[in-house]
Amino acid sequence: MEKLRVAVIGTGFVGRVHVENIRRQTDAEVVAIADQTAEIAAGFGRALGVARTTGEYRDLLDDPSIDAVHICTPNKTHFPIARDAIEAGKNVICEKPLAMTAAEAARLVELARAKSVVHATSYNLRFYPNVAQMRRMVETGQVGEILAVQGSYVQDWLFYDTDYNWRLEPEVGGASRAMADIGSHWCDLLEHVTGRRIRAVCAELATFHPIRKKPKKPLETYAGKMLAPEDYEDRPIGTEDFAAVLLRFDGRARGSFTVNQVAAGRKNRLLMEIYGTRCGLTWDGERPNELWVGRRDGKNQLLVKDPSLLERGARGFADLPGGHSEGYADTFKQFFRRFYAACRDHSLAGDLPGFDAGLRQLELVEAVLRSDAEGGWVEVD
Ligand code: SOE
Repeated sequence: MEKLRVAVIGTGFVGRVHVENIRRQTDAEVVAIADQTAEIAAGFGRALGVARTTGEYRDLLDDPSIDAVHICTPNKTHFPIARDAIEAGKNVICEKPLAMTAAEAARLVELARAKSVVHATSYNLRFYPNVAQMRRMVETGQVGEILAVQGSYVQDWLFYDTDYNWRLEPEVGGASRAMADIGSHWCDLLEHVTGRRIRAVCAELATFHPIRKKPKKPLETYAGKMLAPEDYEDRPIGTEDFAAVLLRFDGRARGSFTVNQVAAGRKNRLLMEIYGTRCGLTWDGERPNELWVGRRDGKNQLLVKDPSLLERGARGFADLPGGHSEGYADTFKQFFRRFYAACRDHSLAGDLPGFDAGLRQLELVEAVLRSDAEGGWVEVD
């Protein structure tokens, strides 16, 4: 079988994650890298051992031998690059948020369907074995009717007013930050696991650092603790550090979650709790190999990831035996495996978070922003 030839556009921390996990596939290879300048692309190519690099991504789209592109650039460029890639007939994985607005995302969904390319938004958290397990438990009725969901996604990499990144700037990252960046992961996971759709939201946002100190030179995500006062300039911040959101579903189910990017000590913690009429489930993204199952009339359980103990349908998300942890990078390996299988057989594309998943999250993000601005419940669909 000939390997699928893949180009990665964008060389930040997640670009590296993509390259490394494409390389873990047996049927795909990274053949080229692009970034906004030839120098940046070449530096990354040297570090990761990719010979072909360019400062002009369109050169790669013009190359008929390239089957797929991964878009790992800052948010504002997602739409134009994805549009150009689809028009060139490439299969596309795009980092989240899929675009700057739901309207842009809707255009990408339409275009991808019209051109029959395989498309996916990088909601990688779906591919943890215990997340697949939770989904199977809900599907098979083991959780019962879902009554309440709650949780959070919290980080501390933007804790100080000297922490800075392009995500803080609405013209590059979009009108929403914490919600679009990490809240969208939480909502995607919730809807994926429960099969329930959020029908309405009531939200309050907060920006704890209305002014931040912007370094005079660009910094990569999660970097930048080593600068001196003279290295900064003040910049007003309009995007949210924090959001608290109430959720309504059809029927009895209700829920809430918070997101916070200034939560001291929480490096990158997603917490999801689902309470049904039969049992409760809790999953903590910083301890992804454990799943808590709570019961009123029996012993609570802590399921430690072990393929032999996972439901059928969840087992295929674990490659290693029990006691051998699988983590963040492995979710991309599992995700890309399914993406490349779908590139060969389009009937498998249903297993992926398509561009429709990216659109869905932007609709939710926009509803949250509107709810905060107007001060009340906003319907989503
Ligand atoms: C930055 O907040 C970020 O890297 C997100 O963009 C990712 O999607 C999440 O995995 C971790 O945090």
